[in-house]
Amino acid sequence: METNTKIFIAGHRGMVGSAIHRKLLQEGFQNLIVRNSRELDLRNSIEVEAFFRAEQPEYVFLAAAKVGGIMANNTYRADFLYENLMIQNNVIHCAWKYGVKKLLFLGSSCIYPKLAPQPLKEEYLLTGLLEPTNEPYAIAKIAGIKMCDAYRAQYGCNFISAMPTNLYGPNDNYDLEKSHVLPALIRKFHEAKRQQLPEVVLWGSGTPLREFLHVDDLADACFHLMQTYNEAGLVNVGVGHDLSIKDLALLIRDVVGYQGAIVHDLSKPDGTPRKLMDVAKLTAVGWQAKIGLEEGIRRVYAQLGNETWF
Ligand code: GFB
Repeated sequence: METNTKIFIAGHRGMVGSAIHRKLLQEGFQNLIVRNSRELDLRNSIEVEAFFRAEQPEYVFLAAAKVGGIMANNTYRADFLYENLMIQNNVIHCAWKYGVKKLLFLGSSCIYPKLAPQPLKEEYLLTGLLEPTNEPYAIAKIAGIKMCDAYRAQYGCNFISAMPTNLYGPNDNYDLEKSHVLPALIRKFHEAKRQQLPEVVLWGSGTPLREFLHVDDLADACFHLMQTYNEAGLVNVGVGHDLSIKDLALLIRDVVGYQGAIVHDLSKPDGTPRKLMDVAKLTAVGWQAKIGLEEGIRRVYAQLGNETWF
């Protein structure tokens, strides 16, 4: 990619897309194409085709997706399957049809079987049953990986797939029903501190293990993969170590400076017991995460001034 290369960032208002947008601007790229969802509905094949015909992007970062935490995935099962399939089908197909030189598709660590050996190696894909709470989302993301590989095999397209672990960072979703655990806990501890509440409620047992990657690290990894990686299959993007949800809660409680208790709502699901990425493949192509979890949480907490609930 040259700094005048025409690059489409699909989903540039989301947490991942906005981080990729910032990264490309920092690197001096000047020919970035972005559309918000009112200007271009990526679920609509007619609109997507008209956009590709008119703009003819050379590179595509496919970061547009319907995403959410464990309850959102479990509640809006049809929407997660339908919307994600439509977005990725339209964008990947048009990327082939209009001669895109390279496309990077973003998935998620939930594509791996619920009880796969840990850490998760790329070859464990499709070796077992999925975690039920996010099966529709995972099925859509697996279809996206297979689409990239199928267009590569049949048509020679250079379409690659990156699978990030659980993410956090600027432009995250803080809606307590729909968000992921890390932003939800920042908000819960902050509100409990401000309102001097005696306790904060954690969903589930607190024992599931999760790995967390700052989205600026992910954007850096995507930029690196776009320049260096040209093969079929998927590449994990993670930090290579994890912690329990309870330990995450204790860390966030410290960062926020809340002194109260933590209690559990066992009516809420735990989800997958563990999903730690094996990052050997990514390390072998010369990339590793730089932002530590505590530093990342401090950075995020310091930047929340514009959130209405803050
Ligand atoms: O981040 P999270 O919603 O999603 O939840 P997953 C992770 C763990 O944190 C679960 C617990 O065990 C939750 O029960 N948890 C504790 C909480 N308190 C809370 C809370 O207040 N809010 C939330 N949201 N969780 C998602 C998948 O799985 O991860 C997606 O559903 C996607 O498909 C995404 O892969 C990265 O890590 O369980």
